[in-house]
Amino acid sequence: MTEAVHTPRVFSGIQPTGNLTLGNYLGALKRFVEMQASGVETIYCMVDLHAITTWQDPKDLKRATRELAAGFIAAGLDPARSILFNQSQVPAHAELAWVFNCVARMGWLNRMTQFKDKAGKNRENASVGLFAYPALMAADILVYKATHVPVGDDQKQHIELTRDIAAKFNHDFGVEHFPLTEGVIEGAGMRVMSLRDGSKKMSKSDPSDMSRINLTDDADTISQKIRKARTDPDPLPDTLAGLDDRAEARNLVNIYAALAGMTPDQVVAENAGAQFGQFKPKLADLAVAVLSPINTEMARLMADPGEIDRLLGEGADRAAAIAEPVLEETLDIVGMVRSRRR
Ligand code: AQP
Repeated sequence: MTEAVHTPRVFSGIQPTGNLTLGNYLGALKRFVEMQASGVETIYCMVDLHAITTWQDPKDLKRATRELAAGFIAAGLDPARSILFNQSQVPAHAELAWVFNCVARMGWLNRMTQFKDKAGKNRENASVGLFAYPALMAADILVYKATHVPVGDDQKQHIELTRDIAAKFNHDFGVEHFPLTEGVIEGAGMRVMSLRDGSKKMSKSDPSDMSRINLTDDADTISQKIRKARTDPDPLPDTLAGLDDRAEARNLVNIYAALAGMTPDQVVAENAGAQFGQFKPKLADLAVAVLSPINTEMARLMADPGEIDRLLGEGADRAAAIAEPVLEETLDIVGMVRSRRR
């Protein structure tokens, strides 16, 4: 069977759990904005249904959803050009996820490293939702027949699973309904690591606030966190290969590169021989220059939550107009009698 040609369309999402980090910004948001400028239809979602796979205080979840929407817009996403909405407002995601729960195999989900990491030793006590999370993520993407998904490196396995689900659905029903979506995982910001431990990714849920830069941090806090970031006593080497066994140093070079729009090689060439006492203030100045305007704009937008809700509502209507026909067609393929006119 030849693969059907699907119109290019970009989808991605971020969980409204706590503060947005520099990792979310460089691995996801900044690239969402670049893709918005590419002329392809872009759909970006605050994935609140994913957030509740672990316990969320309801008040905090509402605030985090609006704050994430403010972060999207402050970073450069334009609600008139991209579709911005929160996932729970478009029920087609959850409905398609059920179909995919019946397509995905237990063995596939058992191999998901994110579940293993997040459930930890307490697997028996993890929610069923946390285990089934990747099937919902596949539904988020495929309910728009999205062809490209900009994500950080940690999501690679979930994108592969999305392709497996699409391929199995297409095969089982003898259709070419869903595209085989590509992850867009490229650039120095793909894997931003903790400022305290170069072997762990920078994460919103790390208990140490010093391990990450939040988009809500003010200039002094950003500078202080970078000054205190763990490094080693050696100066920056002449070539990138010289950072191979220096995870923390490599991380700061990567962050600099992603913020400056340079390659890590260029950063090393420009700073060869510099001590971290010189490099860190330079990095701090750059981070403040990029992040401060976002921080200020987020605060301005958060002062009017009613306007954020209005924009999200409009986005949800536009998203539903694409998702509902795809869901209807899917249910028809599966054999559900479509007895109601929708
Ligand atoms: N450290 C990171 N480096 C690069 N990209 C990252 N992303 C997250 N952390 C990094 C990317 O951000 C997008 C949204 O991620 P998510 O909201 O689904 O949550 P996550 O991946 O689980 O992010 P966190 O910060 O680690 O949240 P918690 O702590 O709640 O689990 C994705 O594209 C992701 O790749």
